[in-house]
Amino acid sequence: PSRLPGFAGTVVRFQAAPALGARFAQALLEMAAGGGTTALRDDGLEHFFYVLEGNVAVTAGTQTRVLGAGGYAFVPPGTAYGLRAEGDAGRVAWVKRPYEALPGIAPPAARFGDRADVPRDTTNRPGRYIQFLLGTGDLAFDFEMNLMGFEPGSHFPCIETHIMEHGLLMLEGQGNYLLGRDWHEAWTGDFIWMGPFVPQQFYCTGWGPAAYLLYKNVNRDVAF
Ligand code: UGY
Ligand code: MN
Repeated sequence: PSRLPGFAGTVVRFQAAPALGARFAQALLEMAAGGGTTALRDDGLEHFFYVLEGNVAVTAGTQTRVLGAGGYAFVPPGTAYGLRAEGDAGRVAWVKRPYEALPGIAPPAARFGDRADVPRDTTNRPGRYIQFLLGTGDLAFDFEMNLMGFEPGSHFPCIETHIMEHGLLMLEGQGNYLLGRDWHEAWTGDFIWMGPFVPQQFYCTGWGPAAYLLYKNVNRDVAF
């Protein structure tokens, strides 16, 4: 557990960071009732918050929303943000990274949403679905946050590998994850960082559906 300046009543557990080789950071925020940021912060980064538990007031610039479990917020680069656990304790998944600007394309605006309101795309996905929490194919975004869902026994059609990296947080259920050549059992609450080009595959096991929250960098050329 880490404690950070600018937060009160909040334990931060970093799960991925540049120190690991990742080009983003992901952390779990565990906030006591009333805990969160002590003032609005602007670190120049872009941020994504996903509420796992509790009711959390999230501020992005001039807008504040109280989000329950499944609620999420995107904070554009250079925008002040704040968090506060209302009433009870709250748990939040936090992704942050420097924004890669493109000439002629403005960064996306702040956005709030809820998992329950995002359509489940099941096209060519037997027993599976994907929810694009921030949409897909919009060049203004340099990352996607997607929810991947699986019925027991379902799996990807092949082992995949790609230049994009992932931060994966198991939200529910369980399954077996292939990373490189090794299978790992993944349970609710587990976190996986997948570096670029790591071969990956998932099989949903157990008696109930599984779902995970997935960070993926997209829409940008390679850097030399
Ligand atoms: O979108 C993806 O890259 C996804 N299929 N990868 C994954 O879930 N490991
Ligand atoms: Mn992938």
